[in-house]
Amino acid sequence: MLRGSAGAWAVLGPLLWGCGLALLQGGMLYPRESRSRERKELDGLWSFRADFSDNRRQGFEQQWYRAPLRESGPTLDMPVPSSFNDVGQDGQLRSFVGWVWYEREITLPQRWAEDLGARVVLRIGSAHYYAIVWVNGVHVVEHEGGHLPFEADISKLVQSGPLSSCRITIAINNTLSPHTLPPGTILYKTDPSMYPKGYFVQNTKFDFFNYAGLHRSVVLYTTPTTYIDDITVTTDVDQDIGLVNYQVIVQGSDHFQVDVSLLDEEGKVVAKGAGAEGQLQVPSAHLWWPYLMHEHPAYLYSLEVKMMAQTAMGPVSDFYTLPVGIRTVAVTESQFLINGKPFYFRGVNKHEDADIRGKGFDWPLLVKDFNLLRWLGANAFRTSHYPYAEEVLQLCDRYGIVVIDESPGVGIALVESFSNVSLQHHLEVMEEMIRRDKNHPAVVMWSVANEPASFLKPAGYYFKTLIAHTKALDPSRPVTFVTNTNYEADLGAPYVDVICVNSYYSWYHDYGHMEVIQLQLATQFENWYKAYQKPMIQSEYGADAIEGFHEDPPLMFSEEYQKGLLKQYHVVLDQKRKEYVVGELIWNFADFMTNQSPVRMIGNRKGIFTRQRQPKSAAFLLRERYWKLANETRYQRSAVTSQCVGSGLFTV
Ligand code: GCB
Repeated sequence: MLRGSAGAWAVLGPLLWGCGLALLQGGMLYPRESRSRERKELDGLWSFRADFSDNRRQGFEQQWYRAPLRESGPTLDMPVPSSFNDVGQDGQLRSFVGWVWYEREITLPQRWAEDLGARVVLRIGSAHYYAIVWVNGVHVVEHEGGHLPFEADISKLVQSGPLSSCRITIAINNTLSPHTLPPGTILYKTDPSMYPKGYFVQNTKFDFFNYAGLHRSVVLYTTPTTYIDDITVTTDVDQDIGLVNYQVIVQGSDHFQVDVSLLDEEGKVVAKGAGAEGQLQVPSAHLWWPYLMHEHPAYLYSLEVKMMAQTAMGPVSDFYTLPVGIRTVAVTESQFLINGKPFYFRGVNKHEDADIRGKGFDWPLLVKDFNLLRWLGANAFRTSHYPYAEEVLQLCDRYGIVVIDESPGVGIALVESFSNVSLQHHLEVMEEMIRRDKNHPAVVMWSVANEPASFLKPAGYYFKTLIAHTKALDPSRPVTFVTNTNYEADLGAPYVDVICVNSYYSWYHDYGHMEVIQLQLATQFENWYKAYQKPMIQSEYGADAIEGFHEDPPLMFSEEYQKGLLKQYHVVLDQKRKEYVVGELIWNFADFMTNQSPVRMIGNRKGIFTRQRQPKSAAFLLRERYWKLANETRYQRSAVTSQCVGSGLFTV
């Protein structure tokens, strides 16, 4: 079994055929049901209380976790998953900073409580930002950082008494510090003539509202006590043979057997393997292709993993099925290759953001977003500026939408945020993120940060270390961070595989002067390319537009200005994509909530869709462009013929 240290990796690394993820401790497989696993979702109404006490610590002083929350004071009904900020009518709760308390009492199936061969796991998909969890008043786990899951084995607790009831209490604190990701600061305002005693505000250097709460599902699931803890898959292609390298980590016993089968979409077994690690060969493999790059994009095989063990309680089996896409990713001096073919990112930047629920996961919203992406002809997005829900990546795998998976390293602007304490946390976040997302074929590149102050002196060491660590965790994918620093001053750029640049010509300067965009953008690309000879992505560009505001000639904030600005960018992108520009990601897919400020009119309005997902004029412009670009790529004719029926954009 390979669950080891960096030292073990150095010895065993070459045996792992590129399964370079063995450094990670413990798995974080998505909780799927199988013959050996059950799952119970705890979505719905939870009891809730914000701790408005001056020091925000009353909940700990009075030990609110010891008894049902209703016994220590009034509670509110709070939906999960959802941010807590926008569901109520209380302005103080909307902007609350500090500890909030969630609680849910549930009854477990009796067999979960009685079967000592069952391992019961509590899994929290995302709790922003710091979370402490108790079950029946007993502390079970703590976790730092929203956006990534964490779990606790609670078998002993639920199997110890005669009751199969279980009270889950989760305290969550949304306070950010210079060392959190994203960073933030608390500023005490001490002028007694202006502010009451103890008055403070939380400042951040990122441009989205710091929504908080239980943003994703909380689930309970079972496994046998000897169980499949983790699976790592990497793929390669040799002629027409697909190579699937797998590694299975088992916990609970040293005496086990692992069998794997790879099934195609018809359910036919195409390859089998035995042992905890190995390579499967798939002759005439169907490769995983991005949307509109092939007649049959996003082909997914299923890797069925079966583990059998002998334990003191007798034989035990565990089953887990993982979707697998066979594809390769590579980067040259001027190209981004998927399956050896040049890939051009035509896409968007997104946010997890919507009315009322804030950053709470929502299936209808997710499906609508994917329908809009496909309507646009987009083939990619960046998870700006944090890892999105696992279900999002599952749909990307399914539809062939390529992902640049970004960490919550956004707004790293203070010198303290480049300290070793911050760096250590950032390294751990990359481990958690890669552990969770490593098996998604849709994920083709990691982004470790967005717009850090990469001109500051410590940034060189910081990014060198962070990117080297990310590559050690996953040698199979390129790594980047997204910059807005001048090419000559950027100390992190030497370490990235792809240069991703954000720029807002004719928006944050030269207001209203769209005529300067072409010159400024061409200069941007040329300078960077001359300095680095690496492929480039225009990772953000855009303009705010209030839907229904029209001005011709175009004025800022009108739909015409947004469209006009994008068109100017497109002229240069069309020149440079023939050379070394490998993608364009509009800022933003949809309008989203931000902190209140005189430059934000109920949020950031750079969406090409409104927050309610209705198109502005720019959406139609991009749609025309993306389908045209799709049509130009080598595999396109047949793909567009079959997939664009009804779009009205193409003659076949
Ligand atoms: C950026 C940031 C993004 C902002 C955007 C804007 O450069 O990366 O988070 O929302 O600009 O609209 O200002």
